[in-house]
Amino acid sequence: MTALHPRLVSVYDEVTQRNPGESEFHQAVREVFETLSPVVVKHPEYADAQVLQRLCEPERQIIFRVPWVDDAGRVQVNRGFRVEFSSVLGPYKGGLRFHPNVYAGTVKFLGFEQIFKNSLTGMPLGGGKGGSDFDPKGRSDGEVMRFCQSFMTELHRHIGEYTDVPAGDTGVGARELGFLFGQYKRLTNRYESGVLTGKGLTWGGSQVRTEATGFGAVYFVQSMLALSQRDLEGQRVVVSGSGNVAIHAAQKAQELGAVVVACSDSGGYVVDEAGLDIDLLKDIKNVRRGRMSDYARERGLDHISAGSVWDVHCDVAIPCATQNELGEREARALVAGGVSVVAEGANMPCTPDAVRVFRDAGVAFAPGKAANAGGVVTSSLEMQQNASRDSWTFAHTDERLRSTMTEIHDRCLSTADDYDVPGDYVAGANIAGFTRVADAMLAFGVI
Ligand code: NDP
Ligand code: 2IT
Repeated sequence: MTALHPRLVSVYDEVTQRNPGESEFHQAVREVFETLSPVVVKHPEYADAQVLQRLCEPERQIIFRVPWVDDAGRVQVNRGFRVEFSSVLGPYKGGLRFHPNVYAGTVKFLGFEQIFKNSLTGMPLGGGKGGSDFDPKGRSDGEVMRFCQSFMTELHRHIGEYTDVPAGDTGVGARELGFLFGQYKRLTNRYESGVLTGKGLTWGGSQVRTEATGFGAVYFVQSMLALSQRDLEGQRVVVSGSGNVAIHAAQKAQELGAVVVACSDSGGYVVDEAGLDIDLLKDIKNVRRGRMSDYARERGLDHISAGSVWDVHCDVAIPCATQNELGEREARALVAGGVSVVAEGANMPCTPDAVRVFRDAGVAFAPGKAANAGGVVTSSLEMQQNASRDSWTFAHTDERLRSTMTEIHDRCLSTADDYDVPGDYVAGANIAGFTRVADAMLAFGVI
């Protein structure tokens, strides 16, 4: 572990003591703090105003019961969360995650990351996150609908276009957002498009929002490669996961000439040397709600459940599944296989030990806060379109996404230069994200 600046040690200790058992939240805070020493030295006014203590304590945390009735007529009870972390730069903004392992520590790590990610985009967005320990896997559409309606019956009191604007994340896609928006509209009797992003194209959604996180991650990789006069043509790429982010990262990488040779789900992975069949993957995952084992069978390939997708050698790795999926062992395997660029499509998929392995090996590493910001960037574009009652073309929206990802890339590097850590995307993203929020907090006084 990198030592913390003395002014940050007591703040970090307080975070761990006040939030016991929330290891992912501790990890996300530590990762930001480890890069902030040069900021604390250059700007003692931030520490004097306790900006970090304040940022680590969410403005508001909502935990609620979500009762619903399953297809067998049994009452089920889940737990819902919305953590409204920071509204300094705009309404709380961040996704909802439905996954059985969601607990307060998951939502807090994601919400904390979101503050800096959203700030880094340069857009008027605060930071928040929510979700539930509900597992949509294996549930019928009717069960998912009843769950979403119950979830929104509580959540609707806390959100709004100027207050808090949720979107999708793991386990929350077009189907869930439809049920959530429908229930919000019914409860409030308002067609308030700006209350959720990721909406369907016929009811206020934006072109490219579905593709945005994966496409954006690949645009970020393009900028990383361009620094050494390379592009994606002919690069061997591996993604993990096979959900929204993974599929669209793979699609864009292949459109730009790469060969994406492997992807995974929690049951295992598939190596497809010819390059992933994106249409088949979309059909299996989005229409049939199937598994990578189905993809393997239909393509006549092996489905591998031992080891990890990171055992597959590649030039570019884009982890798009879940937090801490790529540890020291997997990082060493990637380095041995010749990886030169790693960009996080998921939130915090690489452990701190893995990041150290990449750094020591000279692998260019982009953190999720920067590389996966395309989702929230396009959510902000959706909010702009909703506010002006307009809708833009796919090409225009995609170009806005692409140019914003390039700006984020350049902002990371220029900030890293300003603070004498050249080439360090992690420090650049954290410092650029942090200082914009901190300056606004100083302007607002103690609130
Ligand atoms: P999805 O639910 O669409 O897909 C998640 C994928 O990851 C599934 O294929 C899932 O497999 C897989 N997965 C989950 N856990 C594991 C595991 N332990 N091992 C292997 N595979 C696993 O989610 P998204 O694609 O939307 O999100 C993926 C990541 O990207 C998350 O970290 C999310 O926070 C982040 N992200 C998402 C954004 C968005 O706009 N959607 C924006 C920015 C970041 P299985 O089906 O077996 O569970
Ligand atoms: O992690 C993320 O940035 C998201 N899940 C997207 C958030 C959003 O509000 O679009």
